[in-house]
Amino acid sequence: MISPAKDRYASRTDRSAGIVARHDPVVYEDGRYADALSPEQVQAYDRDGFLLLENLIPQAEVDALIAEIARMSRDPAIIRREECITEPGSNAVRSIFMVHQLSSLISRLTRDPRLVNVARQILGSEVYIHQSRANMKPGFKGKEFYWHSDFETWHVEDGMPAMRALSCSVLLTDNNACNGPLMLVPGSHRQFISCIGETPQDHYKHSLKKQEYGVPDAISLQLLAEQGGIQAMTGKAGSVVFFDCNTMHGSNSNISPWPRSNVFMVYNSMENVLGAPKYGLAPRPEHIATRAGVKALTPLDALKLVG
Ligand code: 6CS
Ligand code: FE
Repeated sequence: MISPAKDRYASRTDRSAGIVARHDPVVYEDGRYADALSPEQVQAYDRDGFLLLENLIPQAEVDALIAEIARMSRDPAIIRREECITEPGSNAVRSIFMVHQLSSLISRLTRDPRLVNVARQILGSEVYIHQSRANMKPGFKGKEFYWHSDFETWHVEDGMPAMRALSCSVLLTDNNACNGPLMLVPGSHRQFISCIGETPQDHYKHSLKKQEYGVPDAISLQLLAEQGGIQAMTGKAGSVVFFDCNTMHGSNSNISPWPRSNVFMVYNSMENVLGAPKYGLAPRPEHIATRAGVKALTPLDALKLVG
């Protein structure tokens, strides 16, 4: 087990908060491993820590995905599973995890060349799904996801060694200024915020509803926001946001009547498979962090997802 002193991304120890420079590349193999993105797009991702591709998935394919997610969120057999997380204070479905295993349509989505080849290009290797989830953020009831770095959680609680993973968020509904769009801090991916507070056992049972550990302190957040600003990722359904595992992000509660539903797929490099969680924590369940099912994804030939 690596001691906190030797862990370059130590967090949630007895130390106070801190900011650590990123040691890892953002784009691996100079972006030459695959050719899904143009050099300008790769450069923008490297600079900002995210990239929005507007209207990438046609509406007919989005409609099929929405129908699939709606079917799953109404299926009692799925609702009672541990993969299904409800909103704090209501029975509204907040997230369904491991959707790539629960749905063959989403499984195909993970291998869609328009998506997986972007991940292979940025991560400079073959990739697998570390985690997938559908976030519903229903109208009126969808609560916030407070500011956090995914990598901080995946490094401490899942033993992810390096910053060589990214999230791909497929917008299933229009994400507008009013329904709690994903907010990202440009440039924040280059600084690791070490968080205060020791992680309780089985933290995920609470954090997926409302995260209270691995939450950056206000001073560090203010510094990142003053350096890079905050960008709301608004876009039409069918748009796709790729963001680095360490890009600071969050989203507000949705008090509009309109759902803000997205499917998130986390691509991790085959060179970055999980090790032991930090500080003696027990590994999180397979539906949150893939350990047993690590297998490089083969991109689909056909570009169409359905039919
Ligand atoms: O703990 C996790 O893995 C999840 N928590 C958040 C807030 N974002 C990443 C991931 O879905
Ligand atoms: Fe997150």
